[in-house]
Amino acid sequence: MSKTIIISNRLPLQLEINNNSINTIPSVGGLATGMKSVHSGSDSIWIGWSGLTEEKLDPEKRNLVQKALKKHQCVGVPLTESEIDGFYYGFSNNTLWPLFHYFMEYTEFDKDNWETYQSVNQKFADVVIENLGENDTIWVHDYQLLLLPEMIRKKKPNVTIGFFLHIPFPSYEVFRTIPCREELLKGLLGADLIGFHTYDYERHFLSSAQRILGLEINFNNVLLENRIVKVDSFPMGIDYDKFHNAAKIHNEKEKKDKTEIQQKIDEHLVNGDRAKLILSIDRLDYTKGIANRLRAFEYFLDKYPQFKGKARLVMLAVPSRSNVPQYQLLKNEIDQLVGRINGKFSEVSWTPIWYFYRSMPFENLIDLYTSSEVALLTPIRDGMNLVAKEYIASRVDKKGVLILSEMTGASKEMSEALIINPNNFEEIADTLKFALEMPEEEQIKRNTALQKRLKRYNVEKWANDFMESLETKKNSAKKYSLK
Ligand code: GDG
Repeated sequence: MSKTIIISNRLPLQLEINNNSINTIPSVGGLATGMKSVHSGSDSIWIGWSGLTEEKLDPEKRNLVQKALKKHQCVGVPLTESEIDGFYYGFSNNTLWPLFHYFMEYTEFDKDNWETYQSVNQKFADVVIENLGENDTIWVHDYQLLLLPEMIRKKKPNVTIGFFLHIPFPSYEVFRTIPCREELLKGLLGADLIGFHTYDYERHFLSSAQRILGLEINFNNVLLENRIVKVDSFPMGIDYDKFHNAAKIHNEKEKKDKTEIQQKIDEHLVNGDRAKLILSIDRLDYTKGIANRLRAFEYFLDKYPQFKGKARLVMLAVPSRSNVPQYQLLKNEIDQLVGRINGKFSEVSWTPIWYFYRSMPFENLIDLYTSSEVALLTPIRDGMNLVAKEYIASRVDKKGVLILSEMTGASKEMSEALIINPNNFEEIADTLKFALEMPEEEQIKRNTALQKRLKRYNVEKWANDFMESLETKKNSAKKYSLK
């Protein structure tokens, strides 16, 4: 029987070692949810790193981990601390992440990290080959594994491989600056189907393949000597019903059943009214435009002082990659900005910014989505941005205004949102005022259209569309013996 092999840097679960037993906690992240329809039943396995480095495991624990993973149809790729340093923190997050998000000044190219990236990708390839059966289909995810498709193909020329990139693919002028540009492109072109969130990223990739490798492009196909690679866009959706239904249940709760955070929000009145909430949620990452957002909010309060005491920014920043220096610097900058802005404007009954630096449980996320009149999402670059979609899905009464950066993949599908340039503080301030004063009928009209689309193009549809396209590719390759 043939199966699907999903591969990502991290497995969709977390492991906790307690003395001699292992606890598995399934991830609730976008990818894990998205792949539910693909990773179910007995016809799939998921290959990735378990989150525990080899140094933390003696042979007995290693055995326990393997057994625990097997129960979830997962297979671990063993990685050491120094491999995680060079491959994950180093090349993936100090080179590829900033470059692909146009932060060229943050992009470091370290030869040792590049070598570790190659050897770790080879480790993943070896585990895949060990687990590969006749007629299996492979789906590789994201920038940590750009070399994997070619490495697998070298050993198994006829296997069907799909690859999906969750972050932007930069324009040719930016991509060409990386020394190993040819190796990265060739790595990806080992796949049969390469998917991106948007048409722009797809065109950028095709242009790089053509100009750097001199390959012939026919519409969205790259013509290799003995194969054709299809390149296409598959905008990732969310589990719409999960957010919509959780918000419905939340809205119907009696006061006493509400979470502590929700009760505090409801009781927090300024002169008898609750200040309107402007929400932002992101990992603490320089690509997300958090510092820009704070400065723009300060500018908004200076320009429109009538909103003092009437509006408040609720900012959830989730800790991320905190051992990469740029992330530590950013954390300091944000702490200082929040302190300065709160110091400048606060009144006894009102502080302009509520800042949470932590991860919150799902039900608190729903508290924030349902309580906020406006969502202000200002990434400088973002492959998609699922928070924008989750906010709209959680607005059961269809009220609420989404302000969204034009630099996100999501803005391409969400034209009814208020689209802004994250570097234009004037525009952000004016748009905030416009959002806070928008008549309810207009909010409902915009959100009706958005919700309809998000419900239809949900994450299950995204995964199924990708798999169907890959299956079609597989069948046509067989028919015309292109491989
Ligand atoms: C990458 C790309 C692309 C956030 N805080 C909490 C929490 N979250 C959840 C959100 C959302 C997810 O994390 C964040 O997704 P994003 O899409 O906004 O951003 P990245 O993490 O950067 O993801 C991005 C994505 O991959 C998918 O391809 O859209 O462009 O950068 O689902 O709800 N969840 C909980 N507590 C939190 O505090 N439970």
